[in-house]
Amino acid sequence: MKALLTVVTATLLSAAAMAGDDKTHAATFDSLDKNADQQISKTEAAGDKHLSESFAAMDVNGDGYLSKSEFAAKMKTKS
Ligand SMILES: [Ca+2]
Ligand SMILES: [Ca+2]
Repeated sequence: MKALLTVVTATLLSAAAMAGDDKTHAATFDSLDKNADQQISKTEAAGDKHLSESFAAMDVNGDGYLSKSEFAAKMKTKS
């Protein structure tokens, strides 16, 4: 009986750990850069609602693409 309780407790704990991990949905640069040209276009950004909303603010040099450093700068300020 004690063994069963241990299994149930472990299952509940791991389920809680997964539910608390809300950072995994954040897309990475490489996953967004579908054509691998090292830039995220507006079309590619459209796949991520949050990114598409902040695209203009993130595109520091205004060329219509997010470079890896522009993307990284945003990720750094996000606490
Ligand atoms: Ca691209
Ligand atoms: Ca840019």
